[in-house]
Amino acid sequence: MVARPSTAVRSPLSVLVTGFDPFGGSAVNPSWDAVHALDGREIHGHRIIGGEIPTVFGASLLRLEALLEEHQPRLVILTGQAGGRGAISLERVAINVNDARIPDNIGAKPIDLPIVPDGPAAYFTKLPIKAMLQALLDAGVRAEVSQTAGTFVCNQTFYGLMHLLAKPRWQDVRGGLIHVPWLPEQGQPSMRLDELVRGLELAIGCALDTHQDIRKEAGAIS
Ligand code: PCA
Repeated sequence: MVARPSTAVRSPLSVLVTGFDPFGGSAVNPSWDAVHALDGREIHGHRIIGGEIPTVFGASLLRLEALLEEHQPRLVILTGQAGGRGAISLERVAINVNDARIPDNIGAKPIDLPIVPDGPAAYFTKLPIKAMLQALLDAGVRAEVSQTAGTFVCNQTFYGLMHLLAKPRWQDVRGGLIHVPWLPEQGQPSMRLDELVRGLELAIGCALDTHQDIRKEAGAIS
């Protein structure tokens, strides 16, 4: 029998990018709309895997962990909606507390509870947020570094991601959270979907290219 050449194709390196489902009475969540548009694209040789995460305490982390196991990404970028912000917000820090002002999508409203009992008070992002800020501003996209991701489901998922990435099993994987403004139909301030998609694409490309962050003032939003 003649040995046939292997037809196995190495799966491309992947980036997991997630968005959340709508919450708080809104019909849309721009984070998921933007991620849905990016799903399947290739950025700098990496396939974008778009995943939707429920805006539900606890369930959000289970879904994230399942996506990590399934896709074994090199880089994980969580995105979420932050109504009232006027720029793409590159989040610096996740804190170990759930403190909900509104119920999540199954009615849970935890107050002053740790995400991981006895876990560290906070984790810093593993994304090069200053380089990403520079890349966005250079392209004319409104952007800022944010010093708080809040205490709702996005922060919980961000903290849970960083807690996982601190384990030896995931030590080579980088990740973090980006908050995005409303879409124009949701209220002001807002950003158009095409601009959000372009901004996220630039941010992902920069994160893939940059392994040593730069120093730059955090303030400017352009
Ligand atoms: N934003 C919320 C949760 C889901 C989302 O898109 C937050 O900032 O916590």
